[in-house]
Amino acid sequence: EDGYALWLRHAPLEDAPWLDRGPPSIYARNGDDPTIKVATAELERGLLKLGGKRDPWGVGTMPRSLPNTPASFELDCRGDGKPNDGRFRVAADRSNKTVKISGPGSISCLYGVYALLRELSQGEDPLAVNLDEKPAMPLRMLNHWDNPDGYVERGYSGRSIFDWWRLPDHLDQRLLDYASANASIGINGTVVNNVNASPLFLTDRYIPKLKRVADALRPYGIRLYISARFSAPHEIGGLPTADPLDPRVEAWWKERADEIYAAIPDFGGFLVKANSEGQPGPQDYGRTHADGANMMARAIGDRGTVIWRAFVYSEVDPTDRAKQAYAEFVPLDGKFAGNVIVQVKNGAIDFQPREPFHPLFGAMPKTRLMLETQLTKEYLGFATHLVFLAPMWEEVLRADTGRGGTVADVIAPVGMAGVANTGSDRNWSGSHFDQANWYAFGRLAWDPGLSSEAIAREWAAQTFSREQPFLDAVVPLMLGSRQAAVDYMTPLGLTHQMATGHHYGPGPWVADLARPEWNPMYYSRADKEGIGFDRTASGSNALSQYAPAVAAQWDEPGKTSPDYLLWFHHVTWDFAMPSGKPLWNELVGRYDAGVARVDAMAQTWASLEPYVDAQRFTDVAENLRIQQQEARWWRDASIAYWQSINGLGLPAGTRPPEHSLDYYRSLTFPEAPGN
Ligand code: BDP
Repeated sequence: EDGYALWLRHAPLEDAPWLDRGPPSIYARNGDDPTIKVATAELERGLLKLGGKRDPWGVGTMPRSLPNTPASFELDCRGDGKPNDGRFRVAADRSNKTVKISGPGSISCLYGVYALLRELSQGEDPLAVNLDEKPAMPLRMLNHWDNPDGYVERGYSGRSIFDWWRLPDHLDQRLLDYASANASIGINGTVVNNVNASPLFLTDRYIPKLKRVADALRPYGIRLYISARFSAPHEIGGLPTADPLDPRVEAWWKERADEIYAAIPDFGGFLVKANSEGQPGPQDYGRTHADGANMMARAIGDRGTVIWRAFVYSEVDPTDRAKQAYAEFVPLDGKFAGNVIVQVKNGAIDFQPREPFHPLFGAMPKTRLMLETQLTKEYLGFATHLVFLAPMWEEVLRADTGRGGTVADVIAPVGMAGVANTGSDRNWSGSHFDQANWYAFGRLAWDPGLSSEAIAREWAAQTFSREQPFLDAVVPLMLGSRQAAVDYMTPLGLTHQMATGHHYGPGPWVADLARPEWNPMYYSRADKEGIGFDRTASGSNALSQYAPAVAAQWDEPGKTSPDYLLWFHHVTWDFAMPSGKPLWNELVGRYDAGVARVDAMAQTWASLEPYVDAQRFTDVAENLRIQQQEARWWRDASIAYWQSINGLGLPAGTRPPEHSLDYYRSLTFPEAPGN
């Protein structure tokens, strides 16, 4: 077992009398529909694997349409006028021992099959399955940060799965397996290239390549999008400018869109990173984000969507990077075209281990807002550290914006994007447990009401073992892993303490980078007296960007949850925490708690050896050993640095850092991915 099968392993069921009666038959209406074909094949494949050990099933092909078999499955998804949005029903009829999967379009049957297999894989009796579901939001998409040469920005799982070099002539089987994995969790869109976009994707040469990929994804209900480089009309179009208000520029985009749509009629649209981190954008021509987005939206027309990212921070006003997206975008509320979506990261800085929800959610009622999350763990220990992200996303989705609903409510009419963690590694995600983040993203985009615990349980049962003792141990391990990372990396609301460039280990001392807001010191504001970023009225007043009721819970250090204390406040080292301890002692205690939790995770995993195949068991155990060492590294380097600033001794009984601060500062990692 190398992890390639993901959560679609469908390990043989030991105790399933319904399978002992022989392979069930599958009847499908609309059998020629490409999606129904996939659905049927997936069901057949899943059932065969679930029945794997049974004689005389063997590995042969399952006979179809055997009359009078004890159990059969019926797929009945004919367009009935309702939108083909994936809603489905799975209902068993005990009297004639049939399970019927139905819905208003072929995607319903595909999603219904995967949902049924998910239940069966967890040991459910098919005649007890009764599901009636519809997606909470229309757009559930992955964003790949993949370059044409196969390099994946912030990718920790090998090379890109998109082989532009050999496309369109060769399509890798992996792409179909990728489509199946995505469809199994309801993902219905994919942006195949990096937001730091190469204009190549807009050239004629790439259209057949994109078409081949789009054709492969289509039966799985997945639409293809590309990231578009704003300056392309100038760079590859031969125009003297990319000014969005120049009619030649709009005509160029329209012509490009026409070409793409001629090849890919269901092309999703363009994702754009503009005027951010050196990327070109409308501001280069004195125009606004809305001018830029609307021009491209006109070029696409009602055929697709322009997804415009709100991840911006300018060099001009470095007083508080957390304030900038709100400052730039809120004045544009109501100015974006109907087929523009503004995509907002979960927090106002950048995919940190913990951030309060982005203040833009709820603040642009006349704009279609979508949530952007990051599956690849750029700031959370890459693929080496075991960190299950569902609790983080659950925290954001459930946050009350104070402006008429939670973040999940705000994005429900639009959707959710996840920066993908997939690559060419055999296990797809760089580690077995990072598959859970891909899985959890899809499940939460389908239903943000699902609990992290339910998601962890169903993932672990399908991926590793459905045995109760295993699940009872591994689920809490997963659920606690995110808080562990917060504690050993950036406890109590600290943020962006990672080393420069690769963002892997600790670098709290970094203070000499060209732009102030690139420095960890900018975020910690640590000095002899205290630590933390004052974002109240006495400081940057970023707090005022939240609805008053929300801001009120964070406006005084004494009222603020310790989770966000140093995010919103600069407090003295002896500030009294709710625990009764002074801040400094609490901070040290948090680092220790993070380390201890990772130790406990490793111990728990060691006890699970009987339930897991040898290869995957060892892979995980080895990563956990690295994580144990690196949690200590984070703790020791951070504590050594804070001590150099505050001059304080360690609370009684605390282990001193293993090495000197100079030692930690001297470490360099030229081989780290993402440098
Ligand atoms: C940051 C990454 C950078 C991305 C950027 C973005 O470090 O590689 O290009 O976000 O989201 O987190 O555009």
